Amino acid sequence: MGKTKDELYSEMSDAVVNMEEELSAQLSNEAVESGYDAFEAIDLGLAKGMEQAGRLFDDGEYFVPELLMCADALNAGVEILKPYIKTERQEKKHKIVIGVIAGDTHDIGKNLVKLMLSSAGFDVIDLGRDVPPSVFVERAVQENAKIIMISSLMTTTMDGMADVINILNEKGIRNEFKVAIGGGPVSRRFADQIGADGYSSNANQAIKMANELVGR
Ligand code: B12
Repeated sequence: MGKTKDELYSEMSDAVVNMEEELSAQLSNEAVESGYDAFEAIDLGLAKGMEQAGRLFDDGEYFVPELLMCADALNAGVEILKPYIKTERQEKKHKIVIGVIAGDTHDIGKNLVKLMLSSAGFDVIDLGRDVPPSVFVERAVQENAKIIMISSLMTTTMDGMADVINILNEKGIRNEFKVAIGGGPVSRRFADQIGADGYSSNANQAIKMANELVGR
């Protein structure tokens, strides 16, 4: 008998945790062939594995090399599933600029958020990682974006998010953009504290939040 969807997702998660790049790709193909939702397979399969890898790192069981191999396994699966993500069409494509704040090079979470937002029909412009606060503002103005999204995974870099909002205020253009933040050390409380408009703890909810921010 074939395996259930939950079993497959759990195997996908394990493949990421166990740094098995080929297996991750193979199981992702299996998800596609079984007709499962690609978005769901990333969210409930591959991404769960990366979260687990993060916990192993926090517990001192995994170190940087292991994490990089986990990330490779995650990406191998994501590459297979990406073309199958159902994309919603928006009548008007709202633009979002997204990036990881200066000093921070953790971009796995940002990449997942970007993928989900694109699938929800947003026009997402990726500024990459280690992005200075002023660049978020410059690019948002240039692109005429509706939302600025900032990711930070470190307590040492999260204050840069407040700087983005400060620059917007100084330039007198704070009202022209919605600002949303996320990442490991970031909380709703921190978002309120720095005057951000949105916060979400995961990529899935980021879609709902973005829709709310543009009034959809
Ligand atoms: C993977 C990882 C790495 C990888 C990064 C690979 C890459 N390309 O991203 C590597 C090995 C390179 C790395 C390096 C370092 N890391 Co590191 N890393 C992690 C780890 C284990 C997991 C992060 C991750 O990818 N999680 C999986 C993703 C899917 O989850 P996520 O990022 O949280 O994203 C989700 C949500 O947060 C949300 N989200 C994220 N961004 C956004 C943005 C918006 C707008 C929204 C709405 C939502 C949202 O949606 C995402 C999907 O659901 C964390 C520990 C942990 N448990 O988080 C440490 C951690 C972040 N690293 C840490 C550190 C210190 C470092 C290093 C300095 C070196 C070191 N000592 O290990 C370097 C520094 C690099 C730098 N200058 O940026 C610390 C930070 C401590 C702190 N000060 O806060 C942590 C917390 C580990 C620890 N406990 O010490 N790291």
